[in-house]
Amino acid sequence: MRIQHAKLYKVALPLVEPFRTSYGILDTKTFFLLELTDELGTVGYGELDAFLVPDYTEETLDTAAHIIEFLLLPELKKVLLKEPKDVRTLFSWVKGNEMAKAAIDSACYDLFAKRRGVSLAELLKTKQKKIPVGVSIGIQNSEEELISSVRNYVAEGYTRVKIKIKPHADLSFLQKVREEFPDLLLMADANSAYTTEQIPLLKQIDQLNLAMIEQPFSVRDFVNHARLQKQIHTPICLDENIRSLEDAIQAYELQSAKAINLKIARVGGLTEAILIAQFCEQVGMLVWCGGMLEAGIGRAFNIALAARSEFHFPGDISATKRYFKHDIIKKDFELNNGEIEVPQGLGIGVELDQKNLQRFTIEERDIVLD
Ligand code: OSB
Ligand code: MG
Repeated sequence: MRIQHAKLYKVALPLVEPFRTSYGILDTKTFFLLELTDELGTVGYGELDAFLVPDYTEETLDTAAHIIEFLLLPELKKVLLKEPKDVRTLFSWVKGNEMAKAAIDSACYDLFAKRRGVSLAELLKTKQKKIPVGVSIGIQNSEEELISSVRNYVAEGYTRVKIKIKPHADLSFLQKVREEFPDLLLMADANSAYTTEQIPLLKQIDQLNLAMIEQPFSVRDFVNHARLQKQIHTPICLDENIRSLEDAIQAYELQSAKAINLKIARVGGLTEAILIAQFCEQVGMLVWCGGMLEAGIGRAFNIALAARSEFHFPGDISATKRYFKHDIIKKDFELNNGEIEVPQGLGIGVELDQKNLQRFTIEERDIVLD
């Protein structure tokens, strides 16, 4: 397969409600849709999921789009791809820039599946036709608002609830939720907002029978996570720290975590993600599929990944309407009995809604590849 044409659409989708993390507040999901066309005219899609500012990891949407346009695509056009994992090999000399790589890697997976006449789910050897999913709830203004939000999501059928925390919106919020929902599969995500000075507080959170606590400390810190894990029973889950298989091995060897939140964008694509999932399964670390408020294309990739046999814990993969009123794909992902169906159509198995794509596109770039 040879890539002959590329196009980037910068899309801004309004969120149904603002999403607040320890980093800040987001009311619009801005991303790039990457469209790749091969020599047969087959079209594949990937989503570039980075944020507008480098507060989650180092990349931003515009730095990643730049790397895609001026560095990765010029390399890609020179080669004949034989299988999806060739993309990872081709870009292995490029340090970092995982989100940029992941967008291309994803679009190539879609293309390979379409050329072979199979669904991405089949290409990834998945068996599950439906997957149980969870919801990630942003930081709320009050404990009452948080309880009411959790209540609504539980009523909709979500089987696992993650609550974003930050200093001063943590212990009492989680305690209230735990009192109200004693048996709920509950977890907290700190997005690196704490330091070792707050270990006493984290030990109090340890009393709440959480399924895990995600990324309490800084985004490159394996050592203090390992120190904390020795002092608490609640499994630590690493998110921001894990950019590659190498990082997953490091987390395991240093005992920095017992679980990994795996995001395709954060680890540079599906090939790397699958290697990490296989490693986790092999060593007995829990692995689950995280999210970055993806639109329909990115969500389809997450669902296919989470349908693989290494995944035994509901991911941050909620129904479309939890995020958006309008999405760029024709059929919304819906929640039924706490589960989402795995698309079985050709490739990623979702169809673009051209009207919505035009409506929410704020910039379009044709990338000439010759
Ligand atoms: O830390 O997991 C995170 C969203 C944006 C950036 C980071 C994170 C998140 C989420 C949302 O928790 C997960 C989702 O897509 O529902
Ligand atoms: Mg997280």
